[in-house]
Amino acid sequence: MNTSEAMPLVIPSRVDALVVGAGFAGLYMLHKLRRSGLRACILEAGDEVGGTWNWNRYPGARCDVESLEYSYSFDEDLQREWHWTERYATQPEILSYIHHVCDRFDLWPDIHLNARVSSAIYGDSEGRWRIETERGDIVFARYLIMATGCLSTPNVPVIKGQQNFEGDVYHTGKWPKTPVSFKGRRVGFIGTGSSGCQALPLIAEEAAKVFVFQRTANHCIPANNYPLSDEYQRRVKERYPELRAKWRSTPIGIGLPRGNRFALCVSEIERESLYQHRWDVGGGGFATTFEDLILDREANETAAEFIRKKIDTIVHDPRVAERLKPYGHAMGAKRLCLVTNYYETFNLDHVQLISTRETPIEEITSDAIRTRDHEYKIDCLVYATGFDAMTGAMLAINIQGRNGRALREAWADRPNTYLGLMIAGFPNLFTITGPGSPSVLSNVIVSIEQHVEWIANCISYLRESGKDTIEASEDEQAAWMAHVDRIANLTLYPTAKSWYTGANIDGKPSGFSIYVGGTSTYAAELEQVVSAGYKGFIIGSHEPSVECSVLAVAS
Ligand code: NA7
Repeated sequence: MNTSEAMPLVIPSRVDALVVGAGFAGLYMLHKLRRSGLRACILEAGDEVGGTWNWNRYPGARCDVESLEYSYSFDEDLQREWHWTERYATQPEILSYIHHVCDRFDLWPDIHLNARVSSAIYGDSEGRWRIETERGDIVFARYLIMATGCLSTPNVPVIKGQQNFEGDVYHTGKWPKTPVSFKGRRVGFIGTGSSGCQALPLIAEEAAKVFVFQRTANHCIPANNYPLSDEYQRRVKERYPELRAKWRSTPIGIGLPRGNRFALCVSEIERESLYQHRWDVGGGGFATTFEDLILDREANETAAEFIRKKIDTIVHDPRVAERLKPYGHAMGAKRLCLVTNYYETFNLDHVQLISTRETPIEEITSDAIRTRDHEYKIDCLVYATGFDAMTGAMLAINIQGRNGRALREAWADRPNTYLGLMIAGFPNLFTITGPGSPSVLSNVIVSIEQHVEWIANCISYLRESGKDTIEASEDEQAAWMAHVDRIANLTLYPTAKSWYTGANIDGKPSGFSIYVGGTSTYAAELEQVVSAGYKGFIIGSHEPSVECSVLAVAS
């Protein structure tokens, strides 16, 4: 189907539920809400569905979770009929899958593109959200569901003179739809996180010269991507329900091979051989070779050292190899990069690595990047500098809850939520994979499905009980965030400066707000809350509101 044929022309002025964002989360949410009999629609800022998979069209963009897992599980026919071609799906393939989902469930009529939400204000008297877009559409909705994604606000660092640069400028997180050719061009390339490590080898294949500006060397593991055979897919699909359940029960909702021993409790020979095996297999399983790698610094160091030695064997110039070696943060505390030919790219004569820690960028001029000791002449500039993650998209919208309280104020110190699903003082506002939930430290599709189903069930529960308002209690929210912190502090995650902690953005309050207690433990928490009559939520029928626990006891 051609999307434009089925797209609606006019945004309804009143709906039961409004979803912001047409990525994996928003699309499934829309489907569930419609199935529950609600009038619902999506407002999407982009001119295309797909969220992250629409914006990140840079060369080499792929998912770092295997395709047979990084896909919806809610519909048996859907998961059987779709054919994935590679172990790690490319951006175009994932976008085709998303289109297929929109066709299959006839979602197009309720998706409004080019409709960036600028404000969402809760009306205390009428108990509805008034949502406004940048172009002036206004929608009133009882329920507002933010499916705005954890990595959707690109981060462009402020660098002196950057506005004077006269060549083309690209950001990996907002890549043009039309193909970009780097043939014969001199490229300035800033950033070596997951996106940078995926894009660089392909850009370097074409370009005449690439200057790579690295601030922090990362831990990179071979993806070992390969085509998926029909036979393998058939076997997985035959057992899909059982496998999905098994994957969901793992700590991060992904069926990675998991070692059940501690790194320092095996001999060095055995340890190296296990790391070598995981390195050869490729993928995120390297980080789970031993049970304690993300818990114990000394254990973690054995894996980091293995990677550093690998860099020595791949990169010919020892000075370049040394610069590429990650020191100072634990392996996995910043997201592991799954790569193809990344380290090998630095053996090419026309690729030069510059450490911005040794020689910081001082200025961008009309045709160059200037550091303290050199001017690098370039024709175009690629920022692979990541995102204002976790909170950027929500805080870009003027959200005001009860009594006009701004979300920016409520989250001034940190993004407080109850269960990553709701925010005290913001009635009927739900967040899908919000801070305080497993979100980006899980198979995010598993986490999306958990949240979408929980929210849809919650709204149905309200309607069946003759209620129409739900809100997190301040106390339960504070207790939940303390719980999130307690678990996080048992791990090495909070010890790194990363987008997980917000430390990648100047001036952003830094703190780790991801629930790392495991996706199945988290699912159990959600179920318990429901069984206890939505414990920790305040449920009401507009006014007056009644403590849910009181309701539960009374009934
Ligand atoms: P990341 O992982 O945040 O990587 C951004 C990179 O850009 C990282 O190497 C940063 O260095 C670097 N950066 C940021 N600002 C600067 C400045 N001012 N100067 C030099 N270098 C800078 O974003 P990605 O897009 O790669 O990946 C995000 C996630 O998307 C990824 O994990 C997948 O889940 C999908 P730093 O490490 O902060 O020192």
